Amino acid sequence: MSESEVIFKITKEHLDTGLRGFPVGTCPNSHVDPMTGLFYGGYAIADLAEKQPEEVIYLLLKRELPDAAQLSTFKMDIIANSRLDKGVIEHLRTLPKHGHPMKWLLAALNAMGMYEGTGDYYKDYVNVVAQLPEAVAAIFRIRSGWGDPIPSKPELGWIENFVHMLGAPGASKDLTHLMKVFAILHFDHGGGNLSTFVGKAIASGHEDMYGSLVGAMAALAGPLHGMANQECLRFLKSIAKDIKDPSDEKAVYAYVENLLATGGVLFGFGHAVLRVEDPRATVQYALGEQIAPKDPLFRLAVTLRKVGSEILIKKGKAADPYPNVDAVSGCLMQACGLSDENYYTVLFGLSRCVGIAGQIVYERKEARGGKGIPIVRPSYLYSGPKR
Ligand code: AMX
Repeated sequence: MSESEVIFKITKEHLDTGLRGFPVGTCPNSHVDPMTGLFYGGYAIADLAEKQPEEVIYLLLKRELPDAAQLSTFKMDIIANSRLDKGVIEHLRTLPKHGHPMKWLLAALNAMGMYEGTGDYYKDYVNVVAQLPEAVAAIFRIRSGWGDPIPSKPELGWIENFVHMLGAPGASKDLTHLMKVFAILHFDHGGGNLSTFVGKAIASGHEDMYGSLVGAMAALAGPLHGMANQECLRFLKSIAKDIKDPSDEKAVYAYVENLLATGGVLFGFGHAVLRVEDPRATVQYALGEQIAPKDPLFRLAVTLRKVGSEILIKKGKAADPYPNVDAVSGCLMQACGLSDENYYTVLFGLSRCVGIAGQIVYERKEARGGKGIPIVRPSYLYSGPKR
């Protein structure tokens, strides 16, 4: 492509549409293709889902999978920087329990910035990646009243240590496996999703890593963005109240037809970019057959996978009539012992901060030959009164 080639022509119809699909930059870390789904550094997400999270974190930062020596050095770097300042935990203890866990995540990141921020995007990247599992585990334990935070053992591994620090009552033996796959599937999602774009825009004004991630996570907290995952589980639970046999396709079909006829939304279906079943959903359906094959809510999600798509295709309105990443994650979390859906967006945030922080490192330290992307400043056409 030559530098002056027109790649997107903006017309009046494009205004006030939320920048939907406008190319505004380049992103080497990850991308989403409407037909083939999500890729990290050129690798399809389905081929990465069972790797070690640290390998995939490295891939997103360096755009290459690490060899054994590189992985070992990277893990040691994370372990060496994993101590969270006690002041962050003390700050969390002062927060109101009725505040949503995402508000707690914003508070934790803000406090981490004040205690740990160095002002260097790369050093702060390493610190955030290394310390966020401890902060998120402390959010669960303090806010849920599970007890004092459990001391970190970073040598266990990034997710293994997180699950150890969670100490979730009723956690099943499969929680670590589920959380590893969940983390990898949610690390990154191209350059233009709302939270990533917001985080990079804030960093373009040279706000530090922590402040940029606070803004990014506030964006993720919206119900149209990251918080959709908690709504999807509530949706499955509400269907389960009315339908006794989760494999009864006829009953589920009638339920969904009625729901859509009365203006309802089929949660867990549809996507702004994808036009096929989200490969992240495909991975989770397969994982569910391994770790929760008899779980009634998982069985209901499997019935919906077929029936929901059939009905949305028949209606012909949804551009993507297929399951998205949120269709199954909640019922798997619940089957593995994490039953309070209010925390699901925080788990998404723990993972997505890794990808956003990696993209911020790229935009601030590598893009444009190391000069960085200039401050973000789109234009709005004046549409007010003329004097
Ligand atoms: N159930 C019912 N109707 C749906 C639908 C669904 N799952 N998905 C799309 N539609 C409807 C839209 O409401 C719209 O109707 P309208 O023309 O009357 O306004 C029409 O189909 C066209 O919409 P679209 O272009 O296909 O979708 P979009 O890009 O505007 O929105 C999304 C995408 C995900 C918000 C939408 O599909 C939706 O609301 N899905 C259900 C909620 C959900 O699962 N959210 C999680 C998204 C995953 C994620 O990104 N975290």
